Amino acid sequence: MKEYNPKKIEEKWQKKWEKENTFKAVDPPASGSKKPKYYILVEFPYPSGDGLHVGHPRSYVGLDILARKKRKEGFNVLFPMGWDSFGLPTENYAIKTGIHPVVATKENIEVFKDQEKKLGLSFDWDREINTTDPSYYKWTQWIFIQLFKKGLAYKAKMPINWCTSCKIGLANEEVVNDVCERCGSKVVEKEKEQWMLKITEYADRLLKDLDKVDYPERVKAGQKEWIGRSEGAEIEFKIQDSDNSVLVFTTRSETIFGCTYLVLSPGHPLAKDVNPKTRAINPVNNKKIPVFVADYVLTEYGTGAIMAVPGHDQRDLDFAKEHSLPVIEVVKKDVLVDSGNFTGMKSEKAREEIIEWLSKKGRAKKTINYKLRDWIFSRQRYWGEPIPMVNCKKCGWLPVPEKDLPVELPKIKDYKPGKEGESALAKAKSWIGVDCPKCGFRAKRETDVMPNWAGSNWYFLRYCDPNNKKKLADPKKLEYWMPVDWYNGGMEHTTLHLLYSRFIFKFLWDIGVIPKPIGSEPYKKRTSHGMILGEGGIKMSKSKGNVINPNKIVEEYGADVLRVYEMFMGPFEQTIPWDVKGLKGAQRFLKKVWRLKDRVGNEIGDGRDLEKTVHQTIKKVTEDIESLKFNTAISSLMVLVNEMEKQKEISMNYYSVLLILLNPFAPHTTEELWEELCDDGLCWNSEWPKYNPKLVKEEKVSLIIQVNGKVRDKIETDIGLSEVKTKKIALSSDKMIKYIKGNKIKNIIFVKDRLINFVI
Ligand code: ANZ
Ligand code: ZN
Repeated sequence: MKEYNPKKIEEKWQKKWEKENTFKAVDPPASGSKKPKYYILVEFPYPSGDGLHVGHPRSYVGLDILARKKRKEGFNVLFPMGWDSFGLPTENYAIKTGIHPVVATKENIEVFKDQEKKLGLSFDWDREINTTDPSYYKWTQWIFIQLFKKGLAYKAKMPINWCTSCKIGLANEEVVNDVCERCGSKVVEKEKEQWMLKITEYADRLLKDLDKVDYPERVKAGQKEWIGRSEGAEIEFKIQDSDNSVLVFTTRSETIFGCTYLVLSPGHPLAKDVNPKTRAINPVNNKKIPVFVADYVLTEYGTGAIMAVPGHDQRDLDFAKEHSLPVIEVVKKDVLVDSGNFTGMKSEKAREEIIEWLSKKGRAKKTINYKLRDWIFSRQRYWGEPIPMVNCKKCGWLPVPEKDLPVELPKIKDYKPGKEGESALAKAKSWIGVDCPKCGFRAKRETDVMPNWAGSNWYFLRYCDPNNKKKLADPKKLEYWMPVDWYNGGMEHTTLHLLYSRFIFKFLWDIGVIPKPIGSEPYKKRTSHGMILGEGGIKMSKSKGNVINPNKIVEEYGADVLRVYEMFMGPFEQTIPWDVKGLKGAQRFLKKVWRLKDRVGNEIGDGRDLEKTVHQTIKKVTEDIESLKFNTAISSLMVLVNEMEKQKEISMNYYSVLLILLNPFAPHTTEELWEELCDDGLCWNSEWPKYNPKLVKEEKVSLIIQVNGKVRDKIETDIGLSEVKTKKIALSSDKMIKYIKGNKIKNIIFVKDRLINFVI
């Protein structure tokens, strides 16, 4: 081919890959595969009616590059894709249009899949999964039953967050600033019987095991914050002239001498008995203090009551000022004052000792509190997994027998929730009636369905064995593929999706579904990509009309250009606006690579400069892909291409190195060039090149010179200089002569090729 014609090339290779199942991940054969496995996971998308967004390819292409490189390095790579397809948008679309969610989902998936295939992503499509497929959600329901059997799923009347527009109960995390995260409508409280999952039982392990995984610090911090472990004590305050007493939770026991009143939350059992004369007795000094009820104290946290210390807590101070209550300071510069026998003691020590003293009198005990709550697992909607439970008047709640799974969603016509907010399934009368699995009398099915999270909690396990009819997945296959080596997804999913799926994984590990040697953490490593904004830095949205359709870009420029552009636009984890100029730049780059083929000859006549650049590029691209620095990897490829342009003739050897390095980024273009120029094989499975360490060494380094730790000068030196030589050069600079003059050098700190520090 003379001209670069991406459309033709891309169609040709995509067809071939599909026909030959090129990127199939091979399960370990009975004899055992010699290739080490590598499991790369990207968050599976929700196939909405809008089709793929340009933000999706950023994650998919990035990790596709990693997958393609790992294959070349000899790994047996698992890189799968599927559909997280239960959920509200499809249901709301069904309510509006009357098109059944099953039909709409199928159509949306077809669009998404076609779009992804046109990007040249190397997914193993044989392992495609779909959370709305009964053969998949059978296992989502099965997991629920196991949780129920272990006492980790229970029904409770809960005040839930009730979205007045979606008419569903929302989890706390779906309520943002008192409005519904999905629709922005007002959220009110409503009491409802709900299925709950006891994630709180796993709080400590979810926290501790963060030490075992490679997540970005801020992601770990997000997990920790959500779990919200806090160590403190419960202290008992007797109520004067009464048999009642109030337990408070505090993390600052050492401030108790400064406690000037108590506050109960409005939901506290004693709240209704509180009057202006109610007095509590401070157990450390027997002082009588007033008791208030105020909503800055939460009912659901700790004991629902606090000892107020306005001298050291801002919220208490605000309240104290408003009600003219005394403010006493009891800690100054970390040491207790006005605190009886504890005066003069360090606050940290006093914290322990006061608890101990009160414990001996039976008035306090150490406690740990968590912010984490049990997880509301019921939704009163249609388009979700039916909760596989049956309620019998005589026998109570029983799980559906496992042989009867899946409990399929009945195909009803009216998906709207009932007026009281019950699920549309409550209207499917013939579906609800069922024989009690225990006594055989007529009983009723649960009509609530599971939340969105249910299907995505465990999907990465099913990829290991997507068609298993007998088990969630064959333990041998799990043992081979798990844990996930690298998981990339959106920053917005780093808290809850990670927490929930880690919980479910630990549970499955506990009950032996996951083989023990894998360990109890599902993901070894987690990274996040940044969002892509519209041009000018505003969020892409339909209403602003600035949504970019990736297919249009592929039509106009080709998938390889889009891929290179999205990887070159900026650091992978950063949010970045779309920019057509950048797209054109990526196109120019690939055209250059294409034109270079005309200069490829059999001569080995490259200059030494090119040899060096080739090896430096290998090093840079190799390392940068591993740290998701795709933009700088592409920069170095651009440098190499520019160097090659200066040569009259390029050796086949070097040109093929360029093609292999560029292949993960622009798989179609490079494969076509490979076919035209190289003798045998294919580019995608050609071995990743190695560099010669001697050739990549920089000869000069920039060395920092400090005096007493302050940077005073920077000089260029040869690489690898000894301390003695470095000292000599450093001290001969004019600047240094000035600084050192008349001083005695007491000590020298030397870091080779980096820094020399004179202590004077
Ligand atoms: C006395 C005190 C003095 C407190 C001081 C703080 C500072 P974390 O770290 O979040 O666990 N508290 C306890 N239960 C509460 C509730 N149900 N609603 C609102 N606030 C509550 O915070 C623990 C601290 O938050 C506790 O320690 C308590 O106030 C307050 F200088 O006790 B502290
Ligand atoms: Zn029964």
